[in-house]
Amino acid sequence: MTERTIQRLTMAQALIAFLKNQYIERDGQEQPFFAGCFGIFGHGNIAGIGQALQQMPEFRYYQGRNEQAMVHIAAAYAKTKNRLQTFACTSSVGPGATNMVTGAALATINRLPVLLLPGDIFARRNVAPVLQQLESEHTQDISVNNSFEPISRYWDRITRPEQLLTSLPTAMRVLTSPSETGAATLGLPEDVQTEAYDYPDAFFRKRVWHVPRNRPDRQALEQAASWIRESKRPLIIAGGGVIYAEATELLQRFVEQTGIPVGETMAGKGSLRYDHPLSLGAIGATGTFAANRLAKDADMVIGIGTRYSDFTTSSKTAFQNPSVRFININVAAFDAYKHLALPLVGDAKVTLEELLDLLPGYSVDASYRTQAEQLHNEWDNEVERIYNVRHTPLPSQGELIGAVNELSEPSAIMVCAAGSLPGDLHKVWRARHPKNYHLEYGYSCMGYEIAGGLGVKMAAPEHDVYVMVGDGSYLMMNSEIVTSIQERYKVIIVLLDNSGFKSIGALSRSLGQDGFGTRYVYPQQGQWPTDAAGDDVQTLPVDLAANARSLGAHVIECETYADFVAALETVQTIDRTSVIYIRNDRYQAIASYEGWWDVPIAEVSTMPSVQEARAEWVTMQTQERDFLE
Ligand SMILES: Cc1ncc(C[n+]2csc(CCOP(=O)(O)OP(=O)(O)O)c2C)c(N)n1
Ligand SMILES: [Mg+2]
Repeated sequence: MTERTIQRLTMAQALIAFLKNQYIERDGQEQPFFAGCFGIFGHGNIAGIGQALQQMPEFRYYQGRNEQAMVHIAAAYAKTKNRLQTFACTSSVGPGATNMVTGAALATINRLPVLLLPGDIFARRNVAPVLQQLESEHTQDISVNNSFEPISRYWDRITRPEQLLTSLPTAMRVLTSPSETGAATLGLPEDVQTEAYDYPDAFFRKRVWHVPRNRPDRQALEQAASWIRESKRPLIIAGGGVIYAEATELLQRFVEQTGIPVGETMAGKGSLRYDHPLSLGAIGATGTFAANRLAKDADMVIGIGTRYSDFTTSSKTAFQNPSVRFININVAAFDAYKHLALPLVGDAKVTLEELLDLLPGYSVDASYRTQAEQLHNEWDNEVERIYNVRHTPLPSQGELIGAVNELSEPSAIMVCAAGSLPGDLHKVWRARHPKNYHLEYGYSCMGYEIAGGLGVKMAAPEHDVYVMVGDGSYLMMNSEIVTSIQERYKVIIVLLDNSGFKSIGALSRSLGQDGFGTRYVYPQQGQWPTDAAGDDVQTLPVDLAANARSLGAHVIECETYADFVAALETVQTIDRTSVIYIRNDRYQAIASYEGWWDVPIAEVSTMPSVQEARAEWVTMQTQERDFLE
């Protein structure tokens, strides 16, 4: 028997000592799983986790400005690293903890690993209610941290120091699992964080978590190959899983051998280069006519690493061929079975490899390939047209996107999340490599953009990072400009000001509601001016450029397209986070190209415009399909 050696550490010290020894390995490449810990201290974590981080500076501490933003940084970092690395995030008890709730939901929805360590109320309870404690009359075994339960893939509360011994390995299994990953949350009672325990030495040994490339069931694979051979109009939908699995080269090989064209989801854009002849670009509600036309008549849809969000399926109206069938390649059985598909539960790369081996000599009909290539070309011309609109007096968003695309290094990474930008970018951004297009569109969370951009830059410091953000998202969270200055990571922020919510304004108009509540203007006689008020409104005295300057950013203000082009060049010479500020037109929009999004409309209304919109909606809604055959 070997002697059990121990280390007497506080729970918080043991936690950090454990985290710094966790490694991950895929395809023989090994790296530490955590890049460090973001945190904002308060009484709920300063003496526990704070002390531990201070004592172990080799596990780097980063100061955030807002707990939600810290989690966004971690999620963006993890997305950039294909989920092979992330940050831990520590908060105080109460509001610091609940600020992380939005970040947790975002991470879990996007299937991105983040480890959240909110402080929690005293386990010993005698001094309750402590500052910031939510009291419950029916139980003492609850705190605000229970609100993380439904949005975490693993949730626990560490009420005794030795519970770490079983909780942390479970959290690591979830975080490093491609099919289960998301937020892992450990509530850390502030007293327990500081309590010492004799931890076994073995707990702190280097541990390497292997990420498997699971292979699908052989019978299902053979069935898939025969279905593909039978199909006349197959279409691939490439989702985020293609990129996370590093299966993009294999996808290209698969496409070239079989001639099957590809539409891309928000997370999957970049799977196939924009200029590949069989790339149809974006699919779904914000898709291109190229992808949406082929989707409509497809008899076989091969979904790879997609969770089929309503944007991808045009709210289940995208596939109208009565005999359409689905084959889904996904690490998660949950996603693989969607649309009652033939499920290929496995890693995208090895599954595509094995499937391709079963398809020797198979190729789509030449006429179908030609149709796809023609649509590709027509779409490329449409993008060119949009890039060359020169709208005055205020430029259009499409031409500004074009300028960023064309004047950024091809190796750059563009980051966005909410507003009218994601739809426009999904359509017209020309993705030149798998990481060129970073959209957080699982949660489409306003406020992700700047924090996310910092996370991307930290993960890929050798790449230029362009954050494209609207005035609404900017106002919601711009705080991490300060963190980017503090940590000397240069992020280029392109701030498009259209005095309000262009996206929801357009949505509101499409619902017959005339832009209600979406402009940044003063109320008039207690009423909200809608779009009908035109310029007859009093605008708000907000100066976003001055705001950015006050946070330490270098700011370049532009008025015209020419100013904007010049700014994109100047910004290359600036050594710190910069903001290119420009106003753009609220009404000049990129069209919808045969996609649809189900947003329900009031069934009864005193507004005729709403009644009209409702009638149109009813027609579209009947096209939603169940895929039960
Ligand atoms: C946190 C959050 N709140 C609300 C929304 C709903 N929403 C989506 S886009 C949008 C407006 C965004 O405004 P802005 O950033 O200026 O972009 P624009 O629409 O003007 O392009 C709103 C309110 C959201 N996505 N996220
Ligand atoms: Mg706006």
